[in-house]
Amino acid sequence: MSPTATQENNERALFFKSLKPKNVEPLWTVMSAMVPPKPLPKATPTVWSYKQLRPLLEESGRLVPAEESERRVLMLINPSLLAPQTTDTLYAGLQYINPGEVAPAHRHCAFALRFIIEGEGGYTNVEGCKMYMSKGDVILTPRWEWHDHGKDGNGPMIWLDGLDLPMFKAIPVNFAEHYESDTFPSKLVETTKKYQWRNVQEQLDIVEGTYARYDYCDQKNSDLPISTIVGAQAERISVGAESPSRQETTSFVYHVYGGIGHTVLRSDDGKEEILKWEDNDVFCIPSWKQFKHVNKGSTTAYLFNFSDIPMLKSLDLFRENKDI
Ligand code: 1HN
Repeated sequence: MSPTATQENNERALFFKSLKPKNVEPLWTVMSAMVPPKPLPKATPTVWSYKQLRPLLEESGRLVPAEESERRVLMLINPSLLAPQTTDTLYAGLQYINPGEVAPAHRHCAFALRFIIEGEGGYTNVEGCKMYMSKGDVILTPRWEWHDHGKDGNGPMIWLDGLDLPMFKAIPVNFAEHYESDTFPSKLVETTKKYQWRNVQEQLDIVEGTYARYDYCDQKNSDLPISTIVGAQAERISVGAESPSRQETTSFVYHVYGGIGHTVLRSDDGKEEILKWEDNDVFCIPSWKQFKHVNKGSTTAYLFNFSDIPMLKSLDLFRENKDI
């Protein structure tokens, strides 16, 4: 190296060193990582096996008193991320409640939905509406609405919680308030916050063909999604059939209402990854993965998903590859 080149390098090194103390950093060394040629989610496609998690939930129900846990939940945390991330943008957990227990009333800025997996006699009170829950029902807990859960009858109740918690890492404005007593005064009344599975399945089953998709929407205004960040869909796949392929900027958390099958993820270089699933499993699909579901069982497969589609669409960040 010529003396001038060495001198230049030394000068550069000194220049770089001088930046940090002034709270500045060069953009040009990191720019390509900030504007990559395709979305780069950090989440890894993952399956949470219900068969494996059910005994752990039961253990939590035996070992952890309701009074000690505001919510008895096993969080489904992505192996490539930290709690509360199931995907880069979404949180999912499995909640377990025993007969006679109460999950006390609170409200928070985060939005929540629940998809009921098993049990009868469980209910959620949302802002004065008492809703009994059955397998497959979806219950919404809109932002800042009081909610508590309870359980009548025999046996536990288990459901999937879906929240937009990871978004509050970037926008740290989530906070909560606890109600003065365990339960918020509630009545069994007509409500638009519950979606009965039998109505959703009926909508899926009237569609002709081997695949159908149902979009959950606001039941007071069907032009609106269920929340500003989180959306939800249900899908039907007939025996031996597969879903259309999708590749979107969307993050998905899937739940298997019923059926046996797998999801094929295809990367740009043609490599395939298979996520096998069966009844009640949960799995996630990070942003920009190309994927399709295949029914490998002997009964119709029904899948539920929640996603960040409403947020992406309202921020004009929703993109899809239509050439697949
Ligand atoms: C929450 O309020 C519930 O109400 C469940 O059942 C899970 C995870 C984080 C923050 C609030 C519920 C939650 C949650």
